[in-house]
Amino acid sequence: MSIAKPLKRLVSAVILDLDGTLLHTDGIVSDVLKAFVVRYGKQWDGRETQKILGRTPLEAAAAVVEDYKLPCSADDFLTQFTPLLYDQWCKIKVLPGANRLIKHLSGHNVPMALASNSPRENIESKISYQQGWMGSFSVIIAGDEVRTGKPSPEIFLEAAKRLNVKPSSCLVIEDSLPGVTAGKAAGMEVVAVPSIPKSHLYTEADEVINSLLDLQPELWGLPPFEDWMEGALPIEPWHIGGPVVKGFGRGSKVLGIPTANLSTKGYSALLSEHPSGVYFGWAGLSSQGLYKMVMSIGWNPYFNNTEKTIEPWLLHEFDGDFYGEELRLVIVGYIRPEANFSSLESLIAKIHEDRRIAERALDIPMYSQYRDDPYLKGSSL
Ligand code: ADP
Ligand code: RBF
Ligand code: MG
Repeated sequence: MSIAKPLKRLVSAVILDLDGTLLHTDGIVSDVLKAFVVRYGKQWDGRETQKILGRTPLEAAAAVVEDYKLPCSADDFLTQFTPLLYDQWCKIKVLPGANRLIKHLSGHNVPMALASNSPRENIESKISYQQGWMGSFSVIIAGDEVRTGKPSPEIFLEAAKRLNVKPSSCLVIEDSLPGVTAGKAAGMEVVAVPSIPKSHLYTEADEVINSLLDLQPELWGLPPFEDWMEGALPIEPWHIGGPVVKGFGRGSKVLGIPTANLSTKGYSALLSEHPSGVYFGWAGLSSQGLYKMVMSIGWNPYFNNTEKTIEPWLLHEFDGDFYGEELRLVIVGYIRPEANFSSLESLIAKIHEDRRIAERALDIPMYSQYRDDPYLKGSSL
């Protein structure tokens, strides 16, 4: 959760990292790596993700070659691997909140730079698929344009120089540990948006937030977002569905709040792309109808779960259970990050507050229009 420390240093420019901060690059890299190591009779298990986050391509290649004992050099690996990756860049998803942030800052004429360990050519290719991004950054600095990449501060210092602002007037937004280290070493303010649920490792950062949706620019003296309304934030709608499965059996028992869990199998890509948090939208339940819904996605910090779960509470009194029935969700708004609570009562009170926010919001046309989403009626509604 965002820990709002009231006193921040005021900034006048923002420097953004690209992969993992604005773009969900990991998803594509993992897909291509998975297919690649098979060529050498190996099986990709995702254990390198942590090591390659925020590294230069050569460092990342060396880590994979070493760990998988591939019979090639890191250079050979890159020569073979890079073209495969290039082909997939048009498919990289934009992380939730990235377009909103870029539009907001450029709309308010906040000077913006992009500073990435990726080579220039890769950066330009990746952002060419994103409308309006190229023109929003007055400065772009790539890993091959400095002597040493992050965690060295060089890339950020060069960005500040070209933006013509002091390093101390820059706010860096970063998902990776090397990026956070680089930003602090450059004497900048750093907001970390970890792409993995390991925020306790990000102690150097001035603030750790769960997703770009939680950024509060006004804490740094930048113009505030104006799209929050009565505790709800509109998001680009997305869908998820499947049969209702058994959860931990504590929703109704412990909290008095039943949640019709969906299986996370087959949804790992979709779930890794969407930050954990409390969301709302519409739910279509195959035989029964259409309902308002408020849900949490994540690790339920109060219960310290190890698995990311999908917990939708349908805002309706049902006569009984409906395990096994097809449940389809369209998720249209965001409320808050998942949090921990000092007591069960305070968790329950917060979830009831979430429900009130969702119920009210879903009556507004901006959100109510999605009750007609054909996906909800895909089953037998
Ligand atoms: P579990 O841990 O198995 O998900 P819960 O105690 O959370 O158990 O109860 C969820 C079940 O209760 C759902 O799978 C569904 O069959 C039923 N249920 C009844 N009313 C609701 C509701 N309003 N929203 C969600 N699920 C409900
Ligand atoms: N669990 C948490 O640990 N922290 C939360 O902030 C949290 N928010 C929730 C919000 C909503 C709208 C719902 C329906 C559930 C939330 N829960 C949260 C999840 C709750 O812990 C979970 O549904 C139960 O543990 C049942 O498995
Ligand atoms: Mg449940």
